[in-house]
Amino acid sequence: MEMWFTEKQTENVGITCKTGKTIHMEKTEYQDLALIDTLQFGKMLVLDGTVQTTEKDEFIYHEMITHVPLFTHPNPKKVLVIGGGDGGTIREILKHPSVEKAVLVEIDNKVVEVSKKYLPTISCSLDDSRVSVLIEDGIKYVQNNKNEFDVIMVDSTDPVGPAVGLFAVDFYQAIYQALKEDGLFVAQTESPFYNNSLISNVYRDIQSVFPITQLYLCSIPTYPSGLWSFTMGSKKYHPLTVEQSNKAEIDTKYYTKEIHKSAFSLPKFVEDLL
Ligand code: AG3
Repeated sequence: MEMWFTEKQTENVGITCKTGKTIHMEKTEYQDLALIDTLQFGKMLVLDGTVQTTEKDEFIYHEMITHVPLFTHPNPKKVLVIGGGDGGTIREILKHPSVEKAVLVEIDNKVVEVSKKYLPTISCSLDDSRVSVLIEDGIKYVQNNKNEFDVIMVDSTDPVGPAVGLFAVDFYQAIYQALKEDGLFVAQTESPFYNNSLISNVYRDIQSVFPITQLYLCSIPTYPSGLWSFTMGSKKYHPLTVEQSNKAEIDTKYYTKEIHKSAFSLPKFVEDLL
């Protein structure tokens, strides 16, 4: 018998993958968590029915949420990740030799546990000595830390359930305060195809807090519409006028210096949302 998993991405569209084993399934304190084997994308982490990451295409998201901000900041030493319990963002952060400390604040310890057990190529850096993993509410953590971080990444789920507060102007204000005076942050901000009003609102809210606000794009096969956005808020550094020549080369599969620039070239319908 063939088995297929479908994420219902909108009321009218889904992505369907042929599956092997369901490796793990549980209801955690915060969400339904599943780890399933897919034939096309390898192991897939699913939260509340939505695809979070897969072994085969995770590099695109994790490189783009990480290297764009870290190559915009001239000397990032202390980095914070909100969410991202699978560890993919942390793995990429540690490729930057300037980084001395990376703090991951994930609300659901089960995401960390299951990723460590079944997704070793993604979670492999969570035990590094430069990393602290804290299981707590990211919003509270950000509110309680002032002037601490060079770069913050918001590696959240969709804006439903526990993640709603991560797409709010109060949170962007708290992030501003948690950053050092020349700090910057990036949030994953969903699909310009399906989440257009969310993107407009988030952009407006970030722009009301940060002097520099920029949206960039990449293609992620397993996410709704495949076209995915990130929004950067920065106090001082502009992602398109950075001097990159003095930075160490790092090993990547998607990110290049050219992609860093081209990702900010937006299709007209996306520009019109901003
Ligand atoms: N977080 C963003 C996932 C959003 C995908 N949405 C969906 N499939 N409906 C990814 C976490 C990876 N570290």
